[in-house]
Amino acid sequence: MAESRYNADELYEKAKSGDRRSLGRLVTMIESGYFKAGIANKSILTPDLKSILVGITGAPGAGKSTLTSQLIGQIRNSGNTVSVIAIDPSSPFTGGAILGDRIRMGEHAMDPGVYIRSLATRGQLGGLSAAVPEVVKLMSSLGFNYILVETVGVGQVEVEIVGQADTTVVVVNPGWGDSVQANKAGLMEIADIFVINKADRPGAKETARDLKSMLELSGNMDWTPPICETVGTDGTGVRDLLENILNHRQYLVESGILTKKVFQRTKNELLAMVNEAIVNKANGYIETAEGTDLIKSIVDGREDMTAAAKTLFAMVTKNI
Ligand SMILES: Nc1nc2c(ncn2[C@@H]2O[C@H](COP(=O)(O)OP(=O)(O)OP(=O)(O)O)[C@@H](O)[C@H]2O)c(=O)[nH]1
Ligand SMILES: [Mg+2]
Repeated sequence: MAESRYNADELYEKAKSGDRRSLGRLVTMIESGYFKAGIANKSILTPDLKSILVGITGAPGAGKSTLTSQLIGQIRNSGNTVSVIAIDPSSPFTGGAILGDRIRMGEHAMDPGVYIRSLATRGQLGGLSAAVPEVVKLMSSLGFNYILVETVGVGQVEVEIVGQADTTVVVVNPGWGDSVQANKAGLMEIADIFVINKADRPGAKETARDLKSMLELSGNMDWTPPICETVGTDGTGVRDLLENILNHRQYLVESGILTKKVFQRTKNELLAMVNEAIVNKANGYIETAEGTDLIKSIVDGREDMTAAAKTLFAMVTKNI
C-alpha cells in the first residue's frame, strides 16, 4: 500500500474550506492509487447528482481548451463555480498543452470559484487511470456546480472516459464532414451536443449542414444533438453552448436518464474496484508455494483448468 505523509481526511477538511494546496495533494493521492488501497473517505467518494458533469472532447487542436476557458467565464458570470479536469495533456497529441492551457485558462487561475487540474490517462502500469471518476466525485462533493472534463477524442480509452460524463460535447472544426477519421463514428455516438469551433474559418455552415443530415440518418432519438457554432478565441456562440448544456441537463433530469446514468456509472465503478481487488489477490496467491502447486497440477494433468480456476477463485475470495 502506498504510504503518504498526508492524511486524506485532514486534507479533505482543508480543501472544503478552500485550501487549494490541500485539494491538489488529495487529487495526487487519488491519482497514485492511495484511495483504491482501501482508505477511501466515505464522504469524498459518494456520488453526487448536483454537479453538472460535462465531457468535452474532439480532435487535437480543435479548440477544446480555448472553449473551456470561455465556458469558465460564462459559468462564473452566472454565479456558479467550476472545476476543470484536463486529461492526459502529456500525450504526444497534446504536447506542450499544459503550458498552453495555463496561458489559455490562466486568467481564471486566481479565481477561488475555479479549480483547474491535469490528470494522466494512463497509470504507471499502463492501464486506464481509475482516478478520473474518483476525482470527479471529489470535485462534486466539494460542491463545484460544474465539472468540465477535457480529453482528446483520439482513441477508445479517451472516448470511454468522456462517455462517462452526463453531457458530452464533441468539438469539431469546419471541414470535419469531409474528413475520414477512424473514430468519427465513435464521436457521433457519444455526442449530446456538437460544437463547430473555429466558425470564423470557411466551411462552418457546410459542416453544420453535413452534420445535421448525418444526425438525421441516425434518427429517431429522444434527444437530437444540437449543433453550436463557436469562435473560441473571441467567445462567439459560447453563451449558446452553455444554454444547450443546461437544456440537455434538464432533459436528463426530466426523462430520468440522469438517475440511470448514475446507477450505471456506480455499477461500473463498483465492478472495476472488485475486479481489481480480485486480480491483485489472485496475482499474489499464484506466486505462493500453493499457487505454484496448483499450476503444476494442471500441467501434470492431475487437475483440469476449470477445477483449478474454481480452487483459485475460492482461495482468493475466502478472506478478501
Ligand atoms: N481561428 C480560430 N482559432 C481558434 C479558435 N479556437 C481556438 N483556436 C486556436 O486553435 C489552437 C488550438 O486551441 P486549443 O484550445 O489548445 O485546442 P485543444 O483542442 O484544447 O488542443 P489539444 O488539447 O492540444 O488537443 C490555438 O492556437 C487556439 O488559439 C477559433 O474559434 N478560431
Ligand atoms: Mg487542450
